[in-house]
Amino acid sequence: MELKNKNILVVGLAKTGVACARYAAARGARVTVTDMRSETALAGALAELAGYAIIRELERHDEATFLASDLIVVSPGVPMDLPPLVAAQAAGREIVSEIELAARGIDVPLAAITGTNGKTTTTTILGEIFKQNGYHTYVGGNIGTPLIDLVASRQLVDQVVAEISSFQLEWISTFRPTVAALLNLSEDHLDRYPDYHSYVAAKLRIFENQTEDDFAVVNRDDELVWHHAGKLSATLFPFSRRHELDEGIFYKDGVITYRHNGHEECFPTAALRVQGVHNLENIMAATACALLLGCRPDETFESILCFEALHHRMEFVRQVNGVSYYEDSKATNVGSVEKALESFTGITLIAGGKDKGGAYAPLAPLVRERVNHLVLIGEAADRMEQELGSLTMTLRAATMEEAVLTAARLTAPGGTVLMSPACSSFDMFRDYEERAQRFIAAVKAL
Ligand code: UMA
Ligand code: ADP
Repeated sequence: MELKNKNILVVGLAKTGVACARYAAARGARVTVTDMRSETALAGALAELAGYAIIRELERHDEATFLASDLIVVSPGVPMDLPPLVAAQAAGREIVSEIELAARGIDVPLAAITGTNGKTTTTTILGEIFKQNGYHTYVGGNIGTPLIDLVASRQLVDQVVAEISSFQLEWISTFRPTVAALLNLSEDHLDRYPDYHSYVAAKLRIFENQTEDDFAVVNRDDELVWHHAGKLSATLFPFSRRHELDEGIFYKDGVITYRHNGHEECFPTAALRVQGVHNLENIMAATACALLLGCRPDETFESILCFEALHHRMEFVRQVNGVSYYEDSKATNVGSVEKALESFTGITLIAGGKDKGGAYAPLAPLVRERVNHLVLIGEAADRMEQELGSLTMTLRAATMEEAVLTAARLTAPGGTVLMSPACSSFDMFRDYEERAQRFIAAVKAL
């Protein structure tokens, strides 16, 4: 895409904004960056732009600047209903997300992974499989490395794997993955979307430019995913833990079987290092994407055998007085907590944090069956207590340290203390990693 001498406005100046501003400036565009934060707060980002001739509009978003732009690049964290964006769209200005801008410069196969949960894990597994198969591979997107960095660097790669969030899909127009995977759908980000339907609609946009030459890898066992799969233009390639499939990939009796165009590959799962049925789903989705994009079965199997769970996703911390402590700080919605609760019994659950607006009640059956004590922290504690508090013994804690001490006091030997919050962390911590570190430190101090 020709950017030379164009007026480009970059909205939001964190990781995405910095990468896009540098990319556009290096291609001769006249770049303006705008962010609601102050110069002091943005010092780090601004330092990364030193040496580039870039205009700054900080602590405000000027509608006039939006209207005067040829192209507006929106960071994922900026909501679609931001008034100057709405005005610019009405005035016919072109508005894109960073993945749209990047995809226009990518001419190798693109595997895009979305879903409410398991994106980072599946993206990582797929990247590892490609590398094991000898492909030069770029892994990026919501996982933390903007895709535009690949295009900016002019690196030559064979495969691109992108973790894609609903936010990034909001401003696409031509983004077309060769293989797109939708892992699952459940309530999340209802602090950003007016309702669940809008969140799901944003996620489904990953398929909107695909044709029958492309593949949609979809979860056959997720009712809502499967319902929407029926309407897609791409060639469907389902994965399942419950159904044997003639075309697709499925798990049955300790074996993952891949069937495509009358050809079959089998992968026994006994020696896998990752735990949990959800990781079986992630492995099936990644394996399907890999084999559909030309990977060899032997190298693929070797790679999935070596894969170990990522940090902060149902990670074992230590055992104290016969009680096992697990840290699942990345579980920021109800869907991910369900998988954690399904994995243990005799649980003391530490949950709560910043409320994203979804219902907690779907956890009720598992809480009733498996949670002996519920220790609540953070802003969401009131609502969680209303929805789940009558089902089990429920207490409050003001800090993570207090929550861990309370959990340790309550849990009998043989039990499990699980920190799986169902909320984001920003009310009490910098991010989910800091929340994890505080839990780990408190457990180590016991
Ligand atoms: N801002 C404004 N005006 C607004 C709103 C925000 O100026 O109205 C500014 C903020 O002041 C801030 C900037 O926009 O300076 C924030 O931009 P951003 O939130 O998009 O941050 P990035 O660092 O660019 O990170 C984004 C993704 N963030 C979000 O989607 C919230 C990162 O995903 C992603 O790794 C990165 O791009 C690279 O692609 C993070 C995430 O939390 C991990 N994602 C969500 C999730 O996984 O649940 C979707
Ligand atoms: P995402 O990038 O979509 O947030 P992660 O791989 O980072 O996904 O995992 C986030 C949380 O979801 C963790 O608590 C993890 O244990 C859980 N999880 C991982 N894969 C799945 C899955 N397929 N279904 C449900 N939960 C999952």
